[in-house]
Amino acid sequence: MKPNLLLVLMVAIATLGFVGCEFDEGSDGDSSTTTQPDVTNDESETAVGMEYRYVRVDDMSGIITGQDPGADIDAIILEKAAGTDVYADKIEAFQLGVDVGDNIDPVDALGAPDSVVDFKGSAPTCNADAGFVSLGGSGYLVAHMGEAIEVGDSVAVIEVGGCDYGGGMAKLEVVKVQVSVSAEPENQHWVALGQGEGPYLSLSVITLPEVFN
Ligand SMILES: [Ca+2]
Ligand SMILES: [Ca+2]
Repeated sequence: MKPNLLLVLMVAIATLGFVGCEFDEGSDGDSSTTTQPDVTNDESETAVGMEYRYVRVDDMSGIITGQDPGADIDAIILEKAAGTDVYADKIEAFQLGVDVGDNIDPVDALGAPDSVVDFKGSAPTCNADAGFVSLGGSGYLVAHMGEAIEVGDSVAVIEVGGCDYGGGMAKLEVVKVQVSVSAEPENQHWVALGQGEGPYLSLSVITLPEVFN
């Protein structure tokens, strides 16, 4: 048994050494022929600017009392120049001002408006009980949009304010809107589009600086 085992081991080691040798030769040959084209490809890819894909909405109202304190975000709409509406599809960052009320889940800002459905009408109505997130007077959220934000598009925030909820008009609360290539709330590349009140705040994208990796 023992001599046989030793023989098998020796054969195995010899085979491994041989294969290793061949592999080294092969990889040397590959790297010498492929290194140059790879470098050229990388350079041409970085020449394309990063996509603006993120919207940050800040609550500028300072309102910290009442049932749903602060700006009440129902939806964020990327109004493409071609005429299509694209919605926020993921929350990347979220911070409340004061943490009170029933409507503090940021996923309520995703998708199509469901609180102020007739936001483009002359007398919009709203559901003041559900379908939005209240930012608490000084909070913010960062959302990922379903398509890239480009010059010529508009970004609209649907905020539950200035609409009839059945018991009166919902309070107007100011929000600030910014877009960026990065979801990081404090990144260097936020571009302010403007600020204003609900229920339908649509801001044109006039200029977007190119940002490279
Ligand atoms: Ca509110
Ligand atoms: Ca909603």
